[in-house]
Amino acid sequence: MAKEEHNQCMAWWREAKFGMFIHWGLYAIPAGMWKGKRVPGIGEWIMYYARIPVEEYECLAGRFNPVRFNAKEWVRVAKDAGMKWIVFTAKHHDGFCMFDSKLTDYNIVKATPFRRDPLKELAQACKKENIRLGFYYSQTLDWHRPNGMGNDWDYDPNKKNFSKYLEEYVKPQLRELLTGYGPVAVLWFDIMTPTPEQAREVRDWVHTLQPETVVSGRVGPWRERGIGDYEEWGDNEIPAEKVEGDWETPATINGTWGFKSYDHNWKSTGDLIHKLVEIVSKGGNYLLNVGPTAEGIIPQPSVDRLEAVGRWLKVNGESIYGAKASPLGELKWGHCTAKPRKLYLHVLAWPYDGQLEVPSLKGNVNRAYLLADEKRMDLEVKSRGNGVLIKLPAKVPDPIDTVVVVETEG
Ligand code: FHN
Repeated sequence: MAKEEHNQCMAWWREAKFGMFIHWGLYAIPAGMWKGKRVPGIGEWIMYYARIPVEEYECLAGRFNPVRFNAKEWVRVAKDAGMKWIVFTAKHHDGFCMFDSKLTDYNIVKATPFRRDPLKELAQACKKENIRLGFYYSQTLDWHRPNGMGNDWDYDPNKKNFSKYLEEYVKPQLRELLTGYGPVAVLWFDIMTPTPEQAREVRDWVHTLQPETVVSGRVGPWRERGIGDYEEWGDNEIPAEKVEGDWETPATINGTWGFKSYDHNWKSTGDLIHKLVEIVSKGGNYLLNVGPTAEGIIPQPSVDRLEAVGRWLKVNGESIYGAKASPLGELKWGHCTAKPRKLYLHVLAWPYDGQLEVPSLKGNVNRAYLLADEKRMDLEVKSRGNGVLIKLPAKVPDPIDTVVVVETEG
């Protein structure tokens, strides 16, 4: 794709910064328990960790009836959290299709009592609320298909024909996803396609069907960068320093992606906001996951935290959406995000003497004020060495993150 075209397709993504990841599938039924025992590890990997035979795992489909699923409600939660797009697991490694596929009956419409297609419902709800919708698709691992990768307890790995699976299953299913649900914002491939040639083929296939769909970095083989439209950082991983180019951190709100009944390791609201700010200050996007239950409910602790993040973004969103990486070095009190002629200083640790020291800004500051201050009253700015000192109010306005706006010369 030509550079200009690529930039056009990436424009919304670069602006959006904060998205919702949803891992939802049959694994929400066992929710981390198999035959009365806890299975360690992330919930959506239960089939693999417990080496559950295909025949046994398949039976979960007959029990999947998430009657409380309400696409409008999920989209509302994402929107109120200030998230701009959703990535939903159309097919995870267990191979179960959460959409009505003609390629297999092992799908939510044909194999469950539920018989509804959540992708259709999400696509409608997202369209109405102006939230973009993308699909996660496990292109390499498929523990259900004999020729998909990863299942060596039911199938002999030496007899797998991956190219056949790619040609006769993955590509036709991608066609279904890219022709049946309206505009697809992102195709979120995961865990490397085996060869760079195959990865490029998959990427080009997507772009032929929907030229504007953004393809995730994990379409490429391990460490093979530049095949997807942006780089995918490791799970829950935030780089130590600013990173050039388009990149994203996919992350969990607790310790799992797919629902686990006993994972209560919820990150605090403050932690989530700090991670969002840190990622944006280093130039990335934050894709934050929720794992709905088998009934179709986003767990309340997730909703509570997302609502709180949304309240913070209502006040401070200007410092996040469309913001770029910090031009300043390390800041001992927090992070910085940037827009043309504006710096947003995210003060996470309020200075004990009320003096915020900002290095490398000497002679370059027009004014400073608190983003949350509707009157935008000037804060006193003095030079100090190479930088400036900004006088802050004695009382911390927002102990999680108070944003100071600095208007600069250039
Ligand atoms: O194996 C998956 C995992 O289940 C989950 O989907 C995450 C999300 O980034 N990706 C893989 C591991 O990197």
